[in-house]
Amino acid sequence: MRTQVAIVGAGPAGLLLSHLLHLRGISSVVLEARSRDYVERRVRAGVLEQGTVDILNAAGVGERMTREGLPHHGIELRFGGAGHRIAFEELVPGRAITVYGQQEVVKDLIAARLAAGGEVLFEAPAVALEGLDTEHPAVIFERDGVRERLEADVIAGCDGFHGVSRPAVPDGHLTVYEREYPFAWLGVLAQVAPSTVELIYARNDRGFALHSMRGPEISRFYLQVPPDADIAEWPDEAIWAELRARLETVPGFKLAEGPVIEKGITPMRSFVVEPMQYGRLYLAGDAAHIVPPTGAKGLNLAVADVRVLTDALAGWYAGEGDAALTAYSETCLRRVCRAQHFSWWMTTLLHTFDSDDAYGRRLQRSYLDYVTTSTAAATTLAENYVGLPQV
Ligand code: RFL
Ligand code: PHB
Repeated sequence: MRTQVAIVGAGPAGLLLSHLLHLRGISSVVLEARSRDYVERRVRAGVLEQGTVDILNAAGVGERMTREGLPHHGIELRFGGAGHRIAFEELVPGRAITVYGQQEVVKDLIAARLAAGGEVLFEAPAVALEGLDTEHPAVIFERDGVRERLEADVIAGCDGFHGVSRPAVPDGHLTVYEREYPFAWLGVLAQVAPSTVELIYARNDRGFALHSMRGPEISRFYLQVPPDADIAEWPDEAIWAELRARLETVPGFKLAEGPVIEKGITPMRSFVVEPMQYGRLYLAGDAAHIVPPTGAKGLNLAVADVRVLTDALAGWYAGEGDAALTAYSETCLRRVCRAQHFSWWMTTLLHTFDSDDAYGRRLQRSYLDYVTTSTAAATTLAENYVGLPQV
């Protein structure tokens, strides 16, 4: 098999890249290890930056998002027995976020690719990348137990943190920057109307909690838990009790409960490689970088990466040279590293660290007070949260 761009991974990065390339007349084949049903059901992110919404709309895949997505103009930081609103309309006028599930974005992108005759091969895991430092790179993949070869001009590694693309780069070419956090997140999807209109980020001595949502009848919650927590230790009743303890901390707030549809535990990690490229391999999204979800940035970074990569590839195929492709990593890493800092900062601000002494906790409280009383500090949070302009 041969195509122009071989894309490994049908997450948001790989699917959107394939679609954006198609709009520029460039062919691609997407190889995905899992089934279509699996990737469409995988519950993950929920917050889309304005810039992400704009890119999806401009690419013609925003129709259902516009209908079903929930525009939000603020978030609440809850601590010290009170809620404090970060008001986007005042701090960053004209910019907002949209709450719309990642799996809905994935469903919309798969539908658009298939409707346009795009090739997305499910249950076709890439097992090796070859010839990355030549002009004829190839992906070896498996389909129905048979090994096949996909040749291309370039390979886009969009296969997430645990994929094969990043490890295919020979030793010594990538610098890794990373940090692990001494806790994980327990995520819960529940069949119940949200108890809040806007997202609540709650700092509590028992640990962080987040109240998000997916629609009028579906709520999404996260709890800070120990890094080695086992989901078997968290029966639904224990989850609700902990959510009540961490969220029912302001007068009059009562948490509505309902059946748990899905629950799981995610480790918290910051990770970035530099450069995001080796020879004819370009890494995008979680394959190149991950952030703790407290800043809601991972999906948005994946979208920003593939937008930059599309422009660079389109210029290259149009005979404009390889300057934009050469600059791909540097261009992306400016945004990625800002988001790395923001995500680390939000995580540090809102979680409970066992290693913190009374002094550390007092400083954390002081910073929370500052962010919620100083317009300058609140604007810093708001402009990063809604997303800095796309380059
Ligand atoms: P993905 O989504 O992991 O997709 C990678 C795809 O590659 C496939 N794959 C392979 N395919 C072929 N051959 C192989 N050898 C392969 N190995 C892997 C995988 O099956 C998969 O389909 O990466 P992508 O596209 O870069 O997208 C990144 C986002 O998924 C991720 O950054 C976000 O989900 C992060 N994130 C959030 N981001 C936000 O912007 N806002 C949020 O509110 C937000 N909340 C979250 C999150 C991530 C979370 N978890 C579970 C990590 C909340 C959580 C709990
Ligand atoms: C979500 O709704 O899944 C969500 C919202 C905000 C975050 C992380 C996840 O910071």
